[in-house]
Amino acid sequence: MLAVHEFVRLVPGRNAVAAVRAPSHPRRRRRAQFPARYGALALLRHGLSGREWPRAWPDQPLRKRYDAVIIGGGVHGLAAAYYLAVNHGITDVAVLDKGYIGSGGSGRNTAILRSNYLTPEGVRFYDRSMRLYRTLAADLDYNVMFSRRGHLTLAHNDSSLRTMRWRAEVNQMQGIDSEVIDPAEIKRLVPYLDTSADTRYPILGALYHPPGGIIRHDAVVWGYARAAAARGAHIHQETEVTGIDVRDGRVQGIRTKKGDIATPVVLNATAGWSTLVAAMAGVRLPIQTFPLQAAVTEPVRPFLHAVVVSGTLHVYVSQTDRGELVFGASVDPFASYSTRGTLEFAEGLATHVIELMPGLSKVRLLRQWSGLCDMTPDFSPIMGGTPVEGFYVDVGWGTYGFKAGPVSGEAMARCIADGRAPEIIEAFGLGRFGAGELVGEKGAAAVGH
Ligand code: PYC
Repeated sequence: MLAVHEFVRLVPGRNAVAAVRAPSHPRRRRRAQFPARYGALALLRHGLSGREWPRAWPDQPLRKRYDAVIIGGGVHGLAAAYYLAVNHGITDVAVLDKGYIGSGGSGRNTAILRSNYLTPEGVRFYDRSMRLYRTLAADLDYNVMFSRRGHLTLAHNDSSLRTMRWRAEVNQMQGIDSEVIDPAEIKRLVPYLDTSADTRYPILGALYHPPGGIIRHDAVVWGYARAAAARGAHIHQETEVTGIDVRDGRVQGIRTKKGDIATPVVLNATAGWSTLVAAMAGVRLPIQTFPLQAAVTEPVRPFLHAVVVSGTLHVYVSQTDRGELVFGASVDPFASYSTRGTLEFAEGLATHVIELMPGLSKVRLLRQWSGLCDMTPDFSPIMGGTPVEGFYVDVGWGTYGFKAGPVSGEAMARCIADGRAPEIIEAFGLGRFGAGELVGEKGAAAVGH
């Protein structure tokens, strides 16, 4: 097994994809073949006729060979399949998921979008994702319910206020709308917040990021799946990968519970299981996996327009269009693959939420859940090639993977097509850990960890 320190920089071009250079099928941009469209007229026609909608994408037989196989049917894997087809004409692609699509991190996050990061590399990267998200409904011909809300990261002490100012400077240098605001302005934006001075952690200011917002996360997954499938990608659910065959330092194929597939290209786009999948190819990743819990309340009348985050209180909250309050916290304190909710989390969450917004004391929790977060040492992802030719990774997404889905899919598709990491993800290569060139984003993670 190759350890991270055994290589420092991938040689550009070494990971080029033979299959993509000499595809088994002619490379051409396929027109989208949607089984149905969901415009106003189609909705009306279907409503009146009472007919069944056709399935949004067909089940396909598992082929014995694909030009590329993507492991992980979440937003990252499906977006990669979509951009491979749309931007590079590579359509002989399978996306495999051991469960159903979106059943991992993509269906378990709190759907917050923002780009107010701390490093120039991070800000540029997440800003590209925000831009793609803004036009995604039109691009995919699917309503993903993007809702621009404004995003507030509260500072409860001098050191976090200093970090907010630092982030605001970096953000503005990159052209991102982001500034530090005072408690009076915070109160104007979120009247229900307790901004008084006599709380346990008084609010001293906030980083305000007007473009931030929320989106319907499962719609994003379905939209990418439908659009990728309409251009030829095969989506295989309940198809667990059990092995990756590597010979002479090159990927040869993969084994699944439903049969073997020959392929020269494998993209590991899993969250939670990324180290286990990478180990199948003999690649070690500097990642530890922790559960992250979240919860949703019963619906209440709309009162909270902005997304509010408090690192000190380990909590973030937004209100959906249906009126539910969606809450999250920091990751559980122990590495684990458990996806169970705990009473301890619900109690801690309630305490902190009521400190922030005392008026919520009577609102009832509806349900809670947990997802798996692959944490890297610097709180940035790991993207690009690996020491195994043809084996690519898009992993290490910690608590920030969903917002990066579109840009990651776009960048990984380019990486696979060109055989080298595009500029926008160069800083996130696996080799940075050996080279000591970390991209420290801990200060911009949503909540204290
Ligand atoms: O990074 O914005 C974020 C985030 C929100 C919830 C978890 N992470």
